[in-house]
Amino acid sequence: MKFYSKLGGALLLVALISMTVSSFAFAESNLQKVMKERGLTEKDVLAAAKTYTPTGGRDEYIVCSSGGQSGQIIFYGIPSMRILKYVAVFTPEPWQGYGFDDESKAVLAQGRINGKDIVYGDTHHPAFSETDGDYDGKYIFINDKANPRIAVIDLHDFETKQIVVSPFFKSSHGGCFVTPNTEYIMEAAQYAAPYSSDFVSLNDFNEEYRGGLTYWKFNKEIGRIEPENSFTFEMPPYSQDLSDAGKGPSYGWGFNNSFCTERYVGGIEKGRPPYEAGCSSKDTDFLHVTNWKKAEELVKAGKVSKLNGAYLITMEQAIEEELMFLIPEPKSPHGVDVTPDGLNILVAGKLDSHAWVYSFEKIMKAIKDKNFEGTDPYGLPIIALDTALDRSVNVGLGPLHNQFDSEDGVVYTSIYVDSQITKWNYRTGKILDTIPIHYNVGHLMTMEGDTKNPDGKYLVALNKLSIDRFNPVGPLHPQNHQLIDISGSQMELLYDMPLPLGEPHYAAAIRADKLQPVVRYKTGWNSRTDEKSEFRCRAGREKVVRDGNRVHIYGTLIRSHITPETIEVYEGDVVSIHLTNLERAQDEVHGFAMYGHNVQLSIEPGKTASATFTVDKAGVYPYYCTEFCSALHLEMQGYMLVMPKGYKAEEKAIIDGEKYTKADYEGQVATNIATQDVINQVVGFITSHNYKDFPIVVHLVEDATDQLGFAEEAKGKSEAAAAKGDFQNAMLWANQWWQYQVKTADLGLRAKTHLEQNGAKKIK
Ligand code: K7E
Ligand code: CUA
Repeated sequence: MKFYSKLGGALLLVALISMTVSSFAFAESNLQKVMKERGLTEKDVLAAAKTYTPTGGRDEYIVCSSGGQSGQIIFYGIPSMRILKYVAVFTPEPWQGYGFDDESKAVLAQGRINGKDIVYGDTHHPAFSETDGDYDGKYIFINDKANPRIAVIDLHDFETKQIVVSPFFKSSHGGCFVTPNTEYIMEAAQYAAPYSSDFVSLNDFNEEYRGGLTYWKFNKEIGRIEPENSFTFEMPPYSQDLSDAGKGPSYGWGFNNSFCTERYVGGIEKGRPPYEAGCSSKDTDFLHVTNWKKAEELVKAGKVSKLNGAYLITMEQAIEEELMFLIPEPKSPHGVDVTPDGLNILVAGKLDSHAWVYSFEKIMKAIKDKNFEGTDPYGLPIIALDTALDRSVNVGLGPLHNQFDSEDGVVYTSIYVDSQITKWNYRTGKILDTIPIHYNVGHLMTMEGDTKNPDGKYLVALNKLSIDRFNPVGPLHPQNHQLIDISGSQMELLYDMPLPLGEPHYAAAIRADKLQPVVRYKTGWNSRTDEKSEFRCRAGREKVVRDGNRVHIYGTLIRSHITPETIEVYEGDVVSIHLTNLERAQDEVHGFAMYGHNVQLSIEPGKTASATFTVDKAGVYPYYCTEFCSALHLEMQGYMLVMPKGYKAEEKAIIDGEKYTKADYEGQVATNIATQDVINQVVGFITSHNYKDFPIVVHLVEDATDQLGFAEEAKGKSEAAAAKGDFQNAMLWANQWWQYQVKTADLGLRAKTHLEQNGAKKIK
C-alpha cells in the first residue's frame, strides 16, 4: 500500500515536472520568436524585464520632473517610466480646471507681476520637502526662471497651493533647494537687474544692478511660505546660478555658484563683442558662501532692514557681520552640490573639463583665520582657491551636474559636450565608469540622490536632445529621459522615455511609499486654501441666491445628474456657479463645461469648485459633465437659459416628447423589483463579510446607501403619481428610481469585487 502511494506520488511529480518543462519550453520558443521578429537582443529583454510593470503593478520610486516652459511639473514612475500626471503650477491647465475655477484663479493671481497676469512659467528645479536631510513626502517646490517665483505643491493631493513673487529679482534660477528641515527654500537670481521696477541705464550696471539669494521661510505646519519672515542676501551683479544647502557639519550654510563675474553687458548692436565673449573671458567665477543661520538670528533680532517690503541683507551688512564669502571656481560653472555627508561641495566646470571638490572644513578654517586673498570690487572677502580645494578631477568635457550614489564617495556627473555620464569617487579622484548618453545630457538624477541618504539603484539622464531616438514628429522634438541601472559596478542603459512637454531641467525621485495622497476631500472642500468652502452645498440644499444682478448658484454633482438641471438668469447678470461633488467613491470625478463661457471645472470627490462669469448675451447655453463618470454620464447635462432683460417666463408647461401608459409603468416596476433582488444579494454578500476592515469598501457602501435612499424617494414619488392615475409621471419617477438602483448596484458590485480580490473574511 505504502509502496503504491509512493510510486503514485513519484509519477505525479514526474508528470508535473514534464508539464512545467514543456510549458516553459513553449514560453521560451514564443519569447525567441518575438525577439527574432522585433530584433531584440538578450540584453534588451533583460532591460525590459527590469522596467516592465504588469497591469496593476506599482513603481518603487515616483519622480517629479520640471516641465520647463510648460510651467507645469510632471510625475512619473521608476522603473516603469510611466507618466502619471502633469500638475498645473504656473500655467492654466483645463483638465484640472486650473486657471478656470475661481479657487485656482486665486492661486495664479498670487503670481501677478506689476499688476499683470503671468500665465506661464519656466520651471527648473523641483525640490521635495525634507526632514533631517531626507525627503518627507509632504511638499514639493518649484521655481519659475522667467518670472522669479516659487510655487508650493502639497503632496497630500498633488495640487498647487501658493505662488510667491520675488520682491527683488527679475529672473531666478538657483531655486528650489531646501535646507535640511525645510526651514528655508533657496532661490538665487540669475540675470542681475535693479531691485526697483524703474528704468536704470546699463551704464550704471556695476552700481545699480544686483544679483541675490533669497531664503524663503517655509512654515511646515500650515504648508505655506511666509514672505514676511523671509530674507534676501544682496549680491554683486554676477549671474548667480545654482544653489545647494549645507547639511550635517555644513548645516546653516548655503552655496551658490555664478557666471559672468566679468559683469559684461554685451551690446552687439553697438559693435561690442557679444555676451558670450565678455562673460567667459576670466578663468574663474565665484562660489558664494552664505551663513543663513546667523542671518536668521539677525533678522529675528530686528537688525535687518527692509526694502520693497522684505528683509534685505546688504553687502555692507554681510561683510560687517561676516555672513558672505567668495571662492574662485572654474570658469562658468553650472551645478553646485553638497555631498550627502555635508563635508564637501562639488562644482561642475561646464567650460572646464573638471569637477572641483571643495572642503567645508577648509572653508571654515579660512574664515576663522581670516585667511583671505583679497576682496572683490564690492569688498566681499575672497578665500583663495588652493586654501579651499581638496582636489579637481578631469571628468570629461562640459560637466554640468552631480548626483550621489548609496556607496560612500561615489558620484555621477552629467557631461554635456561629451554626452556621457561619468561615475567617479570624490574622495579618491578615481574615475570608475562612463556611459554614453543620447544626447547632450543636462541634469541627472539618482534615487533620493540629493539627500543625506541616497538610494542609488537607478539614474535618469535628462537629455536635452533626442535627435534620432524616436519616431519623428516635426522639427520640435520631445526631450529624452534615459533610465540607467546603477546597481552594478557598470552603468547599464535600460529605457528611453520621450517627454513631450517643455524642457524638463531637473527632476527628483522619492521612494513611492513615502507618498500617502488622499483619494477624496472632506465634502465641501476648497482644495486650494485647504479649508471648508464657503460655497459648499449638501444634497437637497441646492439653491439660487440673487442680489441685484449678482447671482450665486449652489449646486451638487452625483451620478448621474447635475443639480440644478436648469439655470435661469438675465442678460447682464454676473453668475457664480458653485458645485460640490457629493461622491465618496474613489476616482468618481465630475467635470463641468459650458458652451461659450470658458468654463471647465474638475470636481473630485468632496471638492467644491466655482466658476464666475458675466452673461452678456441672451441665449441658450448647454452644460455637461466632462468626465465619463457612469453609464449615464452623457445624461449629466443641463441648460443655462439667459433671458433678455425684462423677459417674463411664460407659464407654459414643458411637453414631454414621450407618452407613457399604465402598462409602461407596471413594466418598469417589475424591472425595479428584479433589480432590487440583485441589490439585496450583493448587500447580503458585503454585510456577511468583514467589509469594515476595507476603507475603500466602506466609502463605496456609504455612497451606495445614499443612492438607495434617493431610490426610495423616487419610488415614493412614482407610487404617489400612480395612485392619482398620473402614469406619465409615475413612469418617469419609476425610471428615476431604477436609475438610482443601477448606481447602487454598480457601487455594490465594485465593493463586492474588491472584497473578493482582497481576501475578505466571512463573519456570519
Ligand atoms: Cu537647465 Cu539646472 Cu536650469 Cu542645468 S539647469 S541643465
Ligand atoms: Cu459626471 Cu460624467
